[in-house]
Amino acid sequence: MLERIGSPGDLRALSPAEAIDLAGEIRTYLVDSVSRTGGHLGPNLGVVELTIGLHRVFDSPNDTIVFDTGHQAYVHKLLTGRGDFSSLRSRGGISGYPARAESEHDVVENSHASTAISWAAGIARGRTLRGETGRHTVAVIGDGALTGGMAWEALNAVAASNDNVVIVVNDNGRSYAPTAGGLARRLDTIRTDPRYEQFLGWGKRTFHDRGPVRNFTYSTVMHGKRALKGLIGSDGMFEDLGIKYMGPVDGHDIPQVEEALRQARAYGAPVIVHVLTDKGRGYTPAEQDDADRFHAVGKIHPETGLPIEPSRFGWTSVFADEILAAGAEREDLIGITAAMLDPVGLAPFAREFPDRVIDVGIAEQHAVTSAAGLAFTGMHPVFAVYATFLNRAFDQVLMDVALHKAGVTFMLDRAGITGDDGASHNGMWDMALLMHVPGLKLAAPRDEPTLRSAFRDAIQVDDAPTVVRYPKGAIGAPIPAIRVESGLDVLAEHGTGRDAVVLGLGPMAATAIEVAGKLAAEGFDTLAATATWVHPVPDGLTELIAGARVVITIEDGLVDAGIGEEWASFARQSGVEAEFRHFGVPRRFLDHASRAQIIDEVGLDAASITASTAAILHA
Ligand SMILES: Cc1ncc(C[n+]2csc(CCOP(=O)(O)OP(=O)(O)O)c2C)c(N)n1
Repeated sequence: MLERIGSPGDLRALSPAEAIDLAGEIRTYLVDSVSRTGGHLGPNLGVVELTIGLHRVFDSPNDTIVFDTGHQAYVHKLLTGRGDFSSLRSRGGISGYPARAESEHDVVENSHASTAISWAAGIARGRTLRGETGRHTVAVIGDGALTGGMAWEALNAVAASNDNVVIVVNDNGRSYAPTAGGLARRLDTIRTDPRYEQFLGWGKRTFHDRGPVRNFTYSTVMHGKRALKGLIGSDGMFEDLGIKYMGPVDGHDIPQVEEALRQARAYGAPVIVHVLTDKGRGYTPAEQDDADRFHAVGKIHPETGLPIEPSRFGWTSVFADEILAAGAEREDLIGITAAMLDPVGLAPFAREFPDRVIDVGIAEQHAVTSAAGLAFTGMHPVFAVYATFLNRAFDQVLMDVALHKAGVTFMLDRAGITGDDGASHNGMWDMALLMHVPGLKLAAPRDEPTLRSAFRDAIQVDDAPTVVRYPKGAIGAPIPAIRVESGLDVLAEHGTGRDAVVLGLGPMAATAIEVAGKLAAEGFDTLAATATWVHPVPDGLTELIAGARVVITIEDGLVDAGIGEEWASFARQSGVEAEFRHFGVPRRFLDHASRAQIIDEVGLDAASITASTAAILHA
C-alpha cells in the first residue's frame, strides 16, 4: 500500500483499517531501509501513527506542519512523495531532516531543537495578518525538545495570541536517555499513572467492542480525559499559561489521534495536544535498548539490531576516559550535558560520580550560565557538547563565563565537518566565533595524546573559558612531533630551506604532513607544524615562520576570519613577510554528504592544497 501513497491526499482516501495496515508497512520499511543506511530509527518508529494522523487531518502544504528538530520526519517524508530511502543522508539522496529543496511539505530544516513552536507562532501570525484564514499551523515537538528554553519563550508568546497554533507534544519520555528535569517528571506522572493505563485499556476495549473505527469518537476520548483531568490535574501546567490542553492521547491509536487533532484544528486558538508514544515502537531491539531506544543508529543487522561494523575507538571515548581519570583526582570537576550524556562521552563519569554530572535537558544556554555559577562556588565545570549546539549559547559564553572570568571548560565534540547530518550539524563556526571572546583559550588536538593533554591543561585554567574541540568519529594513530621548534610541534621536515611552512590545525595536521611531503616531491623544502593550543596565537609562531616564502594554514572551520587569518594578521604585524594562504571551510551551508566528499568539494584535500601551493611557489 505504501507505494500507492504519493501524497497526503492518497492517505486521506484510505479507510481507517487501511491506515492501520499502512502503519505496519511503514514500520517494516523503516527498519529495512534505515538498517542499511543508518539514521534516526527509534524516533521515527515512535511517530508512525501520529504522522499518519497529522496528514489525514491537516492538509499539507496548505496547512503547515513543523517538526521540531526534524529527526523524526522520516514518516512525513514517506507520506509526502519521498519513498526512496536507499541513499538517506548520502550525497544526492534524501536528507536526514526536512529540507525545503526536497519538498513543499518541508518548511523548517534547522535541526537544532526547541524552535518549532516559535516557527509555528510566526507562521500562524503571518497567515492571520495576510488574511489567509483556513490555513492551519502545527508544531510537533518532543518532550525532550520541550525542555529547551526557546520552547517556553514561544509558549509564553503563543498564550498571549489568538492564533490557531496546534502544538502536538510527542511525549515518549525520552530525549536520548529519559528526559531530565521537572517538566519531564510532571509529564511522567501521566504516563505512569495506573489510571491512565486503565483509561488506555478502556479506550481500546471500547474501540474493539464497537466495531467500525469511525464509531470511536472524540467524546469517548474526552470523556476519559475529563475523568483523568480531575484525577491527575497534570494539564494544569499548560492551562495555567492560558493554552488549551487536550490529552493525553494514545499516539499509537490512529482514530484517537485523528479525533484529537480534528478537535484541535477546530478550536480556533492555541491548543496543546499531548500525545503519548513509545520510542522504537514495534521493533524489539529498539524497544529493549535502554540507552536510547535506537535514537540514531549506524548500519545494523535488521533481525538483531546489532551493528554491522563495531564502532571504532573514537575521540569521544578518549575524552570519556580522561575525564573519568581526572574526576578521581579532583573532586571539583563536574560534568554538564544538554541531554546527550552518552553521545558526548559523559556516561562513564556519571556512573562513577553520579552526583557530579548534570543533565540540564536540551538547554545549552542554561548549561553555560549555570556552569559560570558552579565556577563561582569553586567547582570546575566541564560542559561537553556538540560544537554546532554551542552556537546557541554564544552570548552566555561571552557574558556569563568570559566577562566573569569563570573557569569553565567546553569540550566541543563533532567539531569541523560532520557531513551526513547536513548543513545544521557541521561544527564549523566554533573557532571563528569563539576567538572573539576575551580571555578564551582554544585547543585543537590532533590525536589521542594531545586530546588528553589539552583536556588536562584546560581544567587547570580557573579564570577564563577554555575550549577543546575535536572531530566526529574514529581517532587515527598518534602523530608525534619530531621536535619542538619555537614552542610549536614540528611534524615533518623536508630539506633545510623554508619554501613552504604548512600549518595544520587539529585533525588537519595529518593533511599538513601530506602536503609537505607532496611539495617536497616537487622539489620544495617544506616544514609541517602544528600547535595544540591554537588561540590565542601561539607564542613562537612568528619565529617559526620567519624566513618562509609561503605559509599555508589548514583548518576544518570557517576560513574567512578563521584561525589561519588570525595567525597571519598577527605575524604580519610582527614583521613576517611571507605570503600566506588559508585553507578551510567556506562561508556557506554544506549539503549532506560524507566528510571525505565535503573535504574534496571544498578543496581541503591534500592534492588540492598542494596544487594551489605549488602554483604560488612556481609563480
Ligand atoms: C539545540 C540542540 N541540542 C541538542 C540536540 C541533539 N538532539 C537531537 S534529538 C535530541 C533528543 C530529542 O528528544 P525529543 O524532542 O523528545 O524527541 P524524540 O527523539 O524523543 O522523539 C537531542 C538532544 C539538538 N538537535 N539541538
